[in-house]
Amino acid sequence: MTIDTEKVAADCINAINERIRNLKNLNIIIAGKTGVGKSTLINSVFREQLAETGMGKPVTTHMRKITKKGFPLTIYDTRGFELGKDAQKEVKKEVVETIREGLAEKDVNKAIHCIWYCINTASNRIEPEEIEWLRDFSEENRVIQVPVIIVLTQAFSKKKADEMRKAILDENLDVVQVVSVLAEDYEIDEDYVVKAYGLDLLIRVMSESLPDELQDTLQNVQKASLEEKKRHAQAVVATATAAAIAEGATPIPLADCAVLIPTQVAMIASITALFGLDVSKSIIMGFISSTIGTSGATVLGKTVVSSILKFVPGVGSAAGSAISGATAGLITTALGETYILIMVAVFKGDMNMNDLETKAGKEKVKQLFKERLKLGKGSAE
Ligand SMILES: Nc1nc2c(ncn2[C@@H]2O[C@H](COP(=O)(O)OP(=O)(O)OP(=O)(O)O)[C@@H](O)[C@H]2O)c(=O)[nH]1
Ligand SMILES: [Mg+2]
Repeated sequence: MTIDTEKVAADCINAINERIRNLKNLNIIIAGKTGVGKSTLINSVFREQLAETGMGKPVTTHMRKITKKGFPLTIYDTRGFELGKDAQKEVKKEVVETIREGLAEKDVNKAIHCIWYCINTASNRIEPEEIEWLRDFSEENRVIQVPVIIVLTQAFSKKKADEMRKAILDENLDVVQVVSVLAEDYEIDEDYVVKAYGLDLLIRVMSESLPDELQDTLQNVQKASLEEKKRHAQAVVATATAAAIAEGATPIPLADCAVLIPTQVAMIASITALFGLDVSKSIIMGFISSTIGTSGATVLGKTVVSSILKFVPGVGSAAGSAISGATAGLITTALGETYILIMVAVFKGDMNMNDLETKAGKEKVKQLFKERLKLGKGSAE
């Protein structure tokens, strides 16, 4: 039994492209005074450099819309908070109108999904008019119901950020969460640098406040939390494994185990979309041939399957020629977790995606896959 590596890889690439094309567009309004660190935040959280100076197209007097072709994220950057009460009122009106217009479209791609209201921690104090703005906005928000996250930016003093956070929470505003962040390392002096922090929490809070249909998009566009990417990818593997177990429940002759391939192709596509990494067909071919593919004739074939079957309760050696549900599940888990390990390594920069095409790289992947098969259940650490 051999798997047509070329065809499976082509299927994977098609599935990945379709998956990415079908991601819903995430729309965020980022509000706050000039200089609080909105652009710095945007560039630290999302994987494309979106907020370069001069970017964005004015859509209302106080809002600019930032998009990038093929990237499923739109950011509305507000300005004018520092210009006094009248300007702030206008900003509020424009924000509410933009949200209403989005809702009227009755299309998830057009709705505003979240507001980040940024307050600079370094400014030392919360202006009463900012609290007032949030309170007024909450009134309107009873109807339009967009989750508001208060982001305390430039929070290099955690103590100060904590004090501010408490003071804001005491105001009992209608906000999802108050999150302190330092988007970029902050150099106090040559010997003392405060490391960036808090962006992972922001992503988590954001994920909790978004509907299901936007979860994949959030993971695709964000680069601030590898943990969240992994968590979502592991859920994909669990779902695919359950499907493979069901499909394999009626023993499938080994020669037919290709019927499982669509489940695994879909799994690879979903994981790739969550990581937002560029993979080519030759890379996928390298991955498949190191796991379930041509060399997988041995992996899936006599040697490994018979040795796996020994570990799987209820499958005797008599069933040596059939792939059981449990085995299908095991292979799917091992495949998914190996792929996650690769994505994580590439994301961290510990590995180059092209390594998958080298002999050493393939050997490594094969090793990882086999380990995972033997473990029965592995964990993608
Ligand atoms: N080290 C460090 N500097 C920051 C951080 N956030 C903002 N800054 C600095 O603060 C200044 C203002 O940041 P921006 O991100 O441009 O602020 P903004 O809110 O986009 O300002 P406007 O576009 O004028 O409204 C820049 O010099 C940033 O480098 C941070 O997390 N760490
Ligand atoms: Mg800016």
